[in-house]
Amino acid sequence: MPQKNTTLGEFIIENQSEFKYSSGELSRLINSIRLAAKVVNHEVNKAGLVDILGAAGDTNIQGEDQQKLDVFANEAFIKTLTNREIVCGIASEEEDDYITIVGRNKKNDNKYVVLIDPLDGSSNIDVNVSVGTIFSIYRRVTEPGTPVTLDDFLQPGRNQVAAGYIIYGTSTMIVYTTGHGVNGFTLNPAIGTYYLSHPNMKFPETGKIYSVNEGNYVHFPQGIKNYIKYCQEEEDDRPYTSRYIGSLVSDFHRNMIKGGIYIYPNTAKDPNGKLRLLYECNPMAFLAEQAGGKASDGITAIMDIQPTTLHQRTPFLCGSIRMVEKAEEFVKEFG
Ligand code: AHM
Ligand code: MG
Repeated sequence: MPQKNTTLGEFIIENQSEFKYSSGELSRLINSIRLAAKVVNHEVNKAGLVDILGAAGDTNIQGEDQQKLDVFANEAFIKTLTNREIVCGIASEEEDDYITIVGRNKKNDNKYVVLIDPLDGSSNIDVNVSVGTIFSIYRRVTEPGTPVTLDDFLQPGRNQVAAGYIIYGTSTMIVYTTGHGVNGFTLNPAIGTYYLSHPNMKFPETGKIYSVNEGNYVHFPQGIKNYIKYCQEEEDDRPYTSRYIGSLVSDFHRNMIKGGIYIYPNTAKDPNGKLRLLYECNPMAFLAEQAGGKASDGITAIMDIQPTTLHQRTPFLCGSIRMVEKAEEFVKEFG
């Protein structure tokens, strides 16, 4: 059991042997994400000063152009990963197509691709609510040394070698898995070091929180409508509490600690739901399963879905195992 005061740097070195493909490459990659997260954290924390420093699109008093935070975060992660020649390709929510990374010597032998949502929940920034970064890492399937192809990115979530998120909240945390449980590290901003604060995180088997945008209720499929009614009934340990931040990372993080279910279903308007399979749902599903929870589209486990496009969407039910199973029963029965 790792010590609580272990730093993330120490933890990565100590646990390197657990990586499926033992090489320093994945450690260096996680290190780069840790670094980019600090840069983004610094910028996110300044966001409240926007009225003083100038809004996105303006030029600030130092003559610097102000960027939207999601654009800033996207560039910070891409630059860090590209400059360090640590991956062979990146796909991002902010980019239409994947990015091929060609090394300085025109040859890139790196084996990993990263898929990332650089700043999820960014509509919450203006109102000082927590946002996050979500990342997912795969071994490429094509030959190292050749340019990456779409096939390297369109892998089912089961193939992930690591995944995680950074939450820019009341404190900043990195929570990640390499397939050996889930560990959470909290940033001490005074010295810029992440410490292991949440070793071996686990979803409680069941919980009392359901998180869904109930404003869309009329558009939900019947199974989800009935499950929500079930959550609200006065019976056994119900009614449950409704908590919805509208920031996936924050809703997931709270539910993992307290026990709960997050739901973003398909609707009449959005037949595949809203959330993206590759860089939102798959990494969360990997974390959920590693933490004893469950993630599905109502029928199929999220990580078993074979992706066909980079930005494809999927309905998403995720959280404490008993709650997800119950919601699935409703989907099966009522559609
Ligand atoms: P984004 O990638 O545009 O930020 O959208 C993803 C976010 C999730 O973080 C959040 O759970 C969901 O969208 C909220 O959507 P809604 O406002 O429709 O409830
Ligand atoms: Mg997003």
